[in-house]
Parts: sequence; structure tokens; C-alpha cells
Amino acid sequence: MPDSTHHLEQAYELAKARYAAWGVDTEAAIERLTSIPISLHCWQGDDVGGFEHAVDQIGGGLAVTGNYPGKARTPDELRSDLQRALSLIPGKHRLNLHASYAEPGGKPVERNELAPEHFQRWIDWAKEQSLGLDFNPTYFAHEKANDGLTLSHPDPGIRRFWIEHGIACRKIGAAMGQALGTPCVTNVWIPDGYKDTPADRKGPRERLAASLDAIFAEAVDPQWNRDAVEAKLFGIGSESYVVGSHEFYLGYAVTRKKLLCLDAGHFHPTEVISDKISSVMLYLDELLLHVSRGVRWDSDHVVTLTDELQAIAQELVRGDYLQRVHIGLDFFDASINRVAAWVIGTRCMIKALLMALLEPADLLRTAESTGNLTARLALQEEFKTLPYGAVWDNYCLRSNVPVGRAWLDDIKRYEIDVLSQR
Ligand code: RNT
Ligand code: ZN
Repeated sequence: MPDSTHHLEQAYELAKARYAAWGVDTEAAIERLTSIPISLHCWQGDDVGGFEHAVDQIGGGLAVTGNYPGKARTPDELRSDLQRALSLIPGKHRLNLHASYAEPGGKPVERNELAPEHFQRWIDWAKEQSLGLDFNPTYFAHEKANDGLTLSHPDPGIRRFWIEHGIACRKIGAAMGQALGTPCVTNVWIPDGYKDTPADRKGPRERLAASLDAIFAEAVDPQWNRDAVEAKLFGIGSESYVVGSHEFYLGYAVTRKKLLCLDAGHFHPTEVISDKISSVMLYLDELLLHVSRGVRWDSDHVVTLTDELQAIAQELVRGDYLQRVHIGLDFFDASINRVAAWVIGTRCMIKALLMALLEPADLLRTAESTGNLTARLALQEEFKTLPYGAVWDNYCLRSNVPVGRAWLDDIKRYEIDVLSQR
């Protein structure tokens, strides 16, 4: 056994004993962690560009800043980058695809005519890599979205086009789910809104509800596809009004039995989704998370191990929601190595889950229920310095992925050999 591996093993044995003293079984925590998939978003690899045509503006109020070299220019390059990222992340995960990443081969296909065959290469690749797939209709980067309105557009022709896109995407989601034997979560996010004060807040919301009902009219087997709807507070160019607000979609998801998608960047800057999970889970069967990191606004920074990330993971574990919550990531940073961005964000999400699984939560609950709030606070602070790092290193070791900063050397080699050649 190499020396460093020996040290890691020793550190793990000590950590295991320390946790055992608090009544926590590290082996059980690792076992549980192995079964939690994270859905990696394809769009971190190419700045949300997609492969339909070269877009100078993704639109929809989305903004990716930075021009780090090496962005994926083709689906094959994107798959190669994803494969590299996944090889540095412990566990079995999923890929979250956008409709704009279709591979129609030859002539372009309009979004309302997309079909499962246009994603066959993604499906085959996902099968090869034993990845589940999730999916998203793309309601931006398109001339029919240039008014900043799609499913709520006053023009029935434009609305119809986008309804058809939504219908097509659910079928694609179901085909993905069926081919891979794991349900695909198909998430609807639309950019619709106004830069300035609207005269009519009601009409667009009525139209959006009707459009969504038309998209979801046909029953699709939940074994293969589950529908989610994603709310937002504001976007660039939709500062004053967003049709699909939180209240809109919470009501919609509850009444139509859909999944609600909570994106961590889609609320007021001091509002946190960790506090929303236990409320919405009272009324919803399942939830989708877009774990992101807003800095002052919905900036979609790479996910890091913030207090909020830890709080999200704690809520999922403490509330026993892991079976009912789908964890997806949503960030895009073009100012650093894009493959590294995936690795950093995903490893942080997994780390946060591990920390939550290792938490002696019963002790906190007992302190709270007996009114001993002093002990609750004291214990919360004590738990912050428990040796979870040694357990994380061990999880990486036994998952055959690099421990500690070693993954960065791998990325550097990939940058020299592959990314810098693009
Ligand atoms: C936009 C939403 C949405 C997108 C992706 C690309 O604010 O967060 O989820 O980030 O669909
Ligand atoms: Zn999102």
C-alpha cells in the first residue's frame, strides 16, 4: 500500500471511531451516499450554447461571462469533457440535457419537431456510461423567443409552437427514461417576463397556465418521465415581472401534481431554498432542485461548500426526503476551466450530502425537543469540526477517483492534451 494511501486509511479509522462515539456509523453514511445521484447539467460545458447553430446571444436573460479556452464545440467534445469530469467524481450520476443539444444529423430540425431519434447518440452514450438522463425543453436562443415571451405570448401561433415543443420534449424524456430504465425528469423553465412594469399581470399568467395544461394534457407514464416546472423571481430583461413566479408554479405544481423545481438562485438574495424544502414537501410528491450559487444576483456561480449548500443537504437528510427529491446542478462559468467547474461543483454537492449524513442529528433533535437550546447551539458548532474530511477522502479512495487535489493534475493534463487543441 503506498504511504499516502496508508495515511488515508489510518485517518479514516480514527474518524470512524470519533463518529462512532457520537453514535454515527460512517460505513452506513458512505453506503447511503453511493445511492444518491446528482444530475450534471450539460450546459456548463459550452456556456449554454447548444449545437443547433452558432448563437451570439443565448437570450432568455441568461448570461455566461468569461472566455476560458477549450469550450466544447460539438456533442462529441462535450461528451468527452463530461466523461473526464465524471471520472473525477465519486458515485454514479446522471446527465441533464437541454433540447438545444439535439443531434439531428444533416438538416436542422425545428424545436417543435424534435423526436427521440435526435437524441439517440446521447441515449446510447448514457447507456454505455450507465448514466440516467434528465431533460429540458429549450425556450430561449430562438427567434420565436425574441420578444421575451414564449408559452405566455399573446400570439396564439407562437404559443402553439412552444406548446408543441413542450409536448415533443415530454416524449423525448419518456424515450430516454424507457431506454435507460430510470425516470427522466423533464423540467420546464421559460424566460417570459417584462423589463418594465406590465399593464397586465394576469393575462400572461392565465395563458401560461393554459399552455402548460396543453403540454401536459396527454398522460405520460411516470415510470419513464416526470414533469417539473421551474419558478424564477427575475432575469436580465425581466426585472419587473416574471410570468412563472414562485407563487404561480407552486400553485400549478400542487394542483396539477407536477414536480416543482427550486433553483437556489431564483429568489431574493437573502431568501434560501433550504428553508422552503420542508414546506413544499408537505404538498408535493416530489421536488427537483437546481443547486446553484447566486452572488448578489442569479449569477449561477459554481457551487461551493457554502453554509446554504450544507443547509440544503441537511434538510434533505434530516427530513428523510432523499427518495422524493431529484438533485440537479445549474451553474455556468466560462472564466475557469469548464471541466473543473463541473468537478468542483459536483464534488461539493456530494461532500455536503456526506456531511449531512454524518451529522448526529438525533442529538440536535433531542436538545431541541427538550427545550435545551443552549445544547442545540453548542452541538451544532461542535459538529462543524468533526473529521468528515477523512471520510470524504476515503469515499473517493474506494470509488477509485482522485483524493484531494490530485484531480486537478488530471484536469491540467486534459487541458494540455485536449482542451488547448480546440
Ligand atoms: C434559468 C434557469 C434554467 C436555466 C437552464 C439553462 O434561470 O435556472 O434552469 O439555467 O435551463
Ligand atoms: Zn435553473
